[in-house]
Amino acid sequence: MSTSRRGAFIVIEGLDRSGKSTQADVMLDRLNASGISAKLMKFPDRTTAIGQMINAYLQSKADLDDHVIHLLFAANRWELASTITQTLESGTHVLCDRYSFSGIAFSASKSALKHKEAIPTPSSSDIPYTNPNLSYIWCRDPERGLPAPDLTLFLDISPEAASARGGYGEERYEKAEMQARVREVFGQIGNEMLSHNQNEDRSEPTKDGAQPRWVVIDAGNDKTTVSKDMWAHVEPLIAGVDSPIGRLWY
Ligand code: NYM
Ligand code: MG
Repeated sequence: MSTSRRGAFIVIEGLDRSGKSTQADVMLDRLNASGISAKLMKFPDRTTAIGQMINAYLQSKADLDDHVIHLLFAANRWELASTITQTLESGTHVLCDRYSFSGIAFSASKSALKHKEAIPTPSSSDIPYTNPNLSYIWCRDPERGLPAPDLTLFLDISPEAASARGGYGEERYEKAEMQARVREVFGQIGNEMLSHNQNEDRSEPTKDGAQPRWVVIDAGNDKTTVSKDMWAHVEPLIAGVDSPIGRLWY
């Protein structure tokens, strides 16, 4: 890529067992095989001190207040934000397995579960949900200002199809009811991202390859079809990106 271009920041999101990690590996191999420089990252990154606290929580070896675990997930991204930025600026693409969208979706849906409330349809972008704790906006705020993905591929799968893939594991959140809530919040995030694109007139690809930032991929298909569908959106970005790195929700 030319020296003025930076790497693309590509995020893969979805429910547990939607195939994110498998597809991230496939994409990394494909990029590397073509001699394209790309780095794979994953959130939570369980190797840092904060990541170890998150790991203990997910494995039910530690109990933490819902707000605290939410902020730790966000802090885990902030401690790696400069690595993301530097990698992109050095001309290397960053593929990321989960990001801020998982942070919002899991925490906001947990709150909805705890309060046994249906998630209401948002009536304004300021107050999307009425849950007193861990509202959508509260969950989103610690993510504001993080490096924004150039493209987010949301691997969409029904909780039923996901659990048919060998059942959920032993970690917290891996239950069908919770996953159904999480999928609803991901849908809300997708709508918000897409309307943001339209406001900025970014719903059509531009000449330098900029794309709609949130793309829904049918992850119920076979592995090869999913890879192919994802690649169609990644390919326009592999020559690099001209525009500066964005920041989330600014
Ligand atoms: N998770 C992941 C969150 O609740 N918040 C976050 O910010 C992130 C990145 O952690 N069930 C949840 C989603 C998963 C769990 O992720 C562990 P993984 O990809 O299975 O290691
Ligand atoms: Mg998992």
